[in-house]
Amino acid sequence: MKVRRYFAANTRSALEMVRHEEGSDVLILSNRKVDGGVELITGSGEVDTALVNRFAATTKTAPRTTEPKAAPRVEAAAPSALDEPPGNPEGLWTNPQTIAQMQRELTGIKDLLEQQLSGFAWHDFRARHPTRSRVLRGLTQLGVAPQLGGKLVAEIGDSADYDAAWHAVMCVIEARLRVLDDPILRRGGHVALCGPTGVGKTTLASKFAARYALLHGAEEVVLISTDDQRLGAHHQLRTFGRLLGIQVEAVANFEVLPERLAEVSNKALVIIDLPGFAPHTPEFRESLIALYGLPDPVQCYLVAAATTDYLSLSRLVAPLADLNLVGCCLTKLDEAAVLGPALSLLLESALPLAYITAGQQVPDDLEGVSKRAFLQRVLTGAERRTAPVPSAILEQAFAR
Ligand SMILES: Nc1nc2c(ncn2[C@@H]2O[C@H](COP(=O)(O)OP(=O)(O)OP(=O)(O)O)[C@@H](O)[C@H]2O)c(=O)[nH]1
Ligand SMILES: [Mg+2]
Repeated sequence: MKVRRYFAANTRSALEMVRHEEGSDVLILSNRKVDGGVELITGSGEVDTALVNRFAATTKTAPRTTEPKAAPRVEAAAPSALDEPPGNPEGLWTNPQTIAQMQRELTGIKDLLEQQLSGFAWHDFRARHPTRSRVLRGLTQLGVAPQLGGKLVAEIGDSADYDAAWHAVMCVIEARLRVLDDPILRRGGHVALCGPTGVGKTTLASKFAARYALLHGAEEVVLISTDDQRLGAHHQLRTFGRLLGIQVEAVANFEVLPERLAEVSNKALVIIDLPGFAPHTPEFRESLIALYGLPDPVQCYLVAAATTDYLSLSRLVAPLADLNLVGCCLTKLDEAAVLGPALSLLLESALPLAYITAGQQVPDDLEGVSKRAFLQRVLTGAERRTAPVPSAILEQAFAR
């Protein structure tokens, strides 16, 4: 639709001008008194119903100063009060709803473009580096995050030999992976276990306590339960302590913790079992900050379940990045189909892996880690997972 503006001393003259210029096949979109006369906005040509409706919606509230007068065979005016300069009908786009709609559409177009670009990049990469793209596919099959996989294969050279390329990428992973050599059972100290709910913190604390008691004597160990969130949490540890002759203390809040720690300062290993909190909640962070404020240094370990998906794992470490966690203990390896998500967490966060558990039995199911043994476990996932990885996942390796 072509939109034009007419100005005349009065409505009659303005309508005469319209008829003279555009004939009778024209729509009067608005008329209003302006300084020195009357202004008419007309539309001719194909009617854009959406545009006219939007005029109507945006202008309903503004009162008209002059009623439209129909010239012979000039069609009745649509509701109107377009206050934008008529030379700029696009002034419609200053409407907040229109802007929001445009933003949504632009974001959609941007997403689509990015998706297409990463698709092109993946297909180009596959054509130019067939072996490396196979390695990337293999890593993704293990559950390694595609973007991390892309970075890892970028570090290996081109080779026609798939086995050599796979070996090369494993060397890159091995060099990046950090592990700790049995720090808690060998050195003791004040240790706190933090992590989301249900990952196995209390079970792990019991395993450490029982193992340490077996190695160095039950009188050398104290378990402190700070979990007042869950009904019976203290009771669970007390029963366990009674069975093994290990001292168990329960504290209702973090304020009394320094006092309790001072009382047990002669013990070789003090394990603080923290309540489970969702990692993005302030409680999670505050509980750790409270520990860092203690007079005796506490070594905090993140406990994460290997069954957790990659996105949830990465959400775990982000809020803790500045809190100097000593390392990570991975639980539930026995239940995880693939270990790639946990491996991705370790490589991306640079948190050293300290212990793994693959079962519920106290104290048996607890292992120290060596890089080789852990990577071997990661690789056994490849045998379990046979379904091909869809291209859409591999394309994520090239997303910006
Ligand atoms: N399969 C398997 N189960 C485990 C492992 N470690 C812990 N569990 C089980 O996971 C469940 C939760 O363990 P808890 O130790 O209570 O977990 P938590 O992190 O203390 O839980 P909250 O205190 O509620 O946050 C229990 O049934 C444990 O037996 C493991 O390595 N493998
Ligand atoms: Mg617990």
